[in-house]
Amino acid sequence: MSYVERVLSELEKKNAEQPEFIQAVTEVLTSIAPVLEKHPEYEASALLERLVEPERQIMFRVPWVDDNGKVQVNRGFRVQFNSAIGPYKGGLRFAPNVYLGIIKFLGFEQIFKNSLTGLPIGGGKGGSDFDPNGKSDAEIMRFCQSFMTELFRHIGAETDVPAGDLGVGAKEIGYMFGQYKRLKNVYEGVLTGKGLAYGGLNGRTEATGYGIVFFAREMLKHFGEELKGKEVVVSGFGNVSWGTVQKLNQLGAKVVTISGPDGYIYDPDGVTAGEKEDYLLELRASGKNICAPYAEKFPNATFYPGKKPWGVKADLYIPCATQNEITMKEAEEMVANGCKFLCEGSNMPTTNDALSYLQKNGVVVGPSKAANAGGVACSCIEMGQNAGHTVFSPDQVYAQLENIMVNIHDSAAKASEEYGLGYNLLAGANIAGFQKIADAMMAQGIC
Ligand code: 2IT
Repeated sequence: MSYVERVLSELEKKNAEQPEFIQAVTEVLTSIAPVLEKHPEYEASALLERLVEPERQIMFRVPWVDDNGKVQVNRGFRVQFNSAIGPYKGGLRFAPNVYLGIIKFLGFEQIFKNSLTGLPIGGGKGGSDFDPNGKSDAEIMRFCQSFMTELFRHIGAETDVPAGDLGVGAKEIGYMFGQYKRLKNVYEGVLTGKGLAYGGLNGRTEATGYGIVFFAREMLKHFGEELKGKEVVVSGFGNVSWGTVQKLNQLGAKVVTISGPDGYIYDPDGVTAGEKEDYLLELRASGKNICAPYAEKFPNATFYPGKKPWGVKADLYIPCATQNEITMKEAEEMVANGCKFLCEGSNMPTTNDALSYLQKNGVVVGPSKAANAGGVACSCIEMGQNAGHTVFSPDQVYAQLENIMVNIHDSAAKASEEYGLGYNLLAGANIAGFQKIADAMMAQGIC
């Protein structure tokens, strides 16, 4: 049994109830095998065994009172996964399907994503099984305050800096920031994705989506192609989709779909700049988590209930909804339609069997931990802005973001090339992200 096989088999035994976590670890470890062969000292110091075990996992009760005066109890999580290269950094996800396995998969991915940005941030993730959809503002505020009443003692600007993820936007961050400040009596950049009036970063809201499109642009460029005139299938309609659609429109591409848990929208005229782009924000703010109303508002568009958009023919596919939205079935549809480029916007949108199938069939894949790293990269810039008691302009942020995305693409491509794997961004991103973490962990001794 190879070192990787041994670690994976142990991992599966210990975490049998956490399939998403096993999936994320398997994807990374299988692709870094060539690096491990080159560095036998990693096995000798149990580097992988340490890497797959979070440094600290916090689970807590979140009691709150709903608008009817009924007491509700949710479960809160913060997994502080790896601090080898900086304070723990990563979002908070509020969604009913959140459990430890989801937070651990996201936290594990975050280690490598944050490493790829080239910035000094470790990996962490948190959240709750609280469902913000359909809740009143007052309920969301009470929940966020209760959540922070426990979380505050575990985080800090130099310790662990949470941000948003699914179900957590500027509103929730604001409520949590206010509660942190009351409890700690410290005004510090403990959360990112804040509002502009209290330390937030110009451009952070659109950063993830813009970064994804810059990454896709670099992928296409490698093959002598450009985004201009391309048809793009996008899934989701939240913050990440919104930024992605906006930048695609700016660069002359045409977005023909968006989607929600209720189905997908096909818009033959494109989800164009202006009214249509803005409507995504309205859909999000409605708190209903459905995209169907888009087709009522823009009657040229069609709503396909209960369906995913992956069967629609396009030049480029950008999933921006949630994990595992592309399985073998969708991968087969995409290949049959002649799909050439898949750039992952959401975290781990593709199952491992679908990923291998797509790659075997010549689809170029931009992996999420590289392609969507622009969000957390700008979060780190927000931390720097807060620590320096200053404010950066949108142009300063956009310029850094674009530079960071090009660097991530190039370092993934270079790592893949170095190990004789050709242009394999999936393996290259894992290798480049891992190498920095491994160097830092080796230098810091057994800890
Ligand atoms: O998945 C992600 O990278 C995020 N949700 C953003 C994390 C962050 O700390 O900005």
